[in-house]
Amino acid sequence: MQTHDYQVLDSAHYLHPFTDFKSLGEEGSRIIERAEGVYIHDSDGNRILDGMAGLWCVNLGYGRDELVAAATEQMHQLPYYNSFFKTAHPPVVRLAEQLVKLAPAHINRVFFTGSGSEANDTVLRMVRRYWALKGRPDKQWVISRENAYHGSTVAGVSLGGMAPMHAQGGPLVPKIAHVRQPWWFMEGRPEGQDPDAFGRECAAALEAKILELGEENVAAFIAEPVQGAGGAIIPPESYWPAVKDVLEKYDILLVVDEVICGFGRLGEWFGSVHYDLEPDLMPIAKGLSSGYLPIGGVLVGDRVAETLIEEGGEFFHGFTYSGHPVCAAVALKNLELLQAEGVVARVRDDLGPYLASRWKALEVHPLVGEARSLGLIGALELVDPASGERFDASLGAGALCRDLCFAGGLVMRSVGDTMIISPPLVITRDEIDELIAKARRALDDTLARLTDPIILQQQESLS
Ligand code: PXG
Repeated sequence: MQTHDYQVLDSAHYLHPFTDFKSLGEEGSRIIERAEGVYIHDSDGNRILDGMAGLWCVNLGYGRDELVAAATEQMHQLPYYNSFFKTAHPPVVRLAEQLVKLAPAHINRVFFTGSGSEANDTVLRMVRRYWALKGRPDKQWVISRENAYHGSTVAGVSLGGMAPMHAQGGPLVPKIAHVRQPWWFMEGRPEGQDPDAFGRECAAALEAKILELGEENVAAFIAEPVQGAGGAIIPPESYWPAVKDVLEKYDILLVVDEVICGFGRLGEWFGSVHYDLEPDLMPIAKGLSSGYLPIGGVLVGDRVAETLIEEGGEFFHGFTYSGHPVCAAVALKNLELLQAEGVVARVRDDLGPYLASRWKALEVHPLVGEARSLGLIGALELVDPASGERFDASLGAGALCRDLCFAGGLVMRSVGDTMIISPPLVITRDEIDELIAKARRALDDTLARLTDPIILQQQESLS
């Protein structure tokens, strides 16, 4: 079959996630056939540097035979068995042990799920259950942040703060509120204010929301250490310490969503370690298996775990694939390889700082209003060079830049006019250089297109 044959079948039968079905049917999908290291290959023979590690998950890179072997062996040994009804199997038990060794000291338990969304559904049920067991059944509100992404199930969407998602398929789960996110660039970086003052303001907004809802009604605050899908938003240094203070003051659980930041992305095993947080619950997924098989979970701190265990009786919650043996075996091997190869420390000590210096240099490009990164996550804010402000949204600057990146052999994602990278953690310095060179070329091409009067005229007449 050729590319076109796949595209015809694809548009006839496959409803893609997060996709305008009709326009994709007209355009045709890019068909990815294979991958190795940090490169993916499409069905037209193009080799493309995957600056997104799939969807923020292929931390060890593609083509790792050890992960394939771990899956194959486990498939032969025990392809499936569940953990309901008082059973377990070796890979899931060993994975649980390994995870709590890597997690902060107060976390000693894990509940497995099939994905990050299911992990956040589990979180919602667990925090409300915890407070009910504590004799505080009114503590039900969960506070999240505007523009947060916590998944696509009904609880995931409700916890998330994405307005376009909220607008479809409602009503949402009740008693979830959202407060402003610490996105300094979007605030316009007002003159006279420094980012740390802004970070404290965002924490104060959380406190105000708690007081508005009544502290006796608030169960938990959920947030990512660095917001991923929302736009790779790295909070000011003052933000997390101030948030911690607020939560302690009112006895509210902290849920740190580690689905993207976990397993080395920020140069530590968990984003919570980077920011010195002590979460009560940590949803995980993605990098747990480097995306080779679907697996997620919730790391549960002692405070919540002991209450559920000692006072809870049966917790009526779980999935057919909770702790699936093959997924668990692959995750276990993935953690072993990340450790044996010193991947996480290399992100912290070498690759992260190297990327930071090369990435920051893109800020001199006329199209870039801000370049920021932490570990191996980075963002570029696109602005109109004439004004230094955002382009009119109808121009689709970010989507254009993303398409030009693809055409130039680089996957870089766009969230509005924010360009994002999150490459495999095994990327080399040379490959980072290649990523930067391709990004710069795409920025040049985007600028040329956006400022070419003939093209602009065509776009205007089309709209
Ligand atoms: N929490 C966070 C922080 C995530 O990034 C989820 C939960 C949900 O995980 P699952 O495994 O159910 O997808 C995610 C997922 C994007 C994009 O466009 C990001 C995610 C998923 C799909 C698209 O950046 N993150």
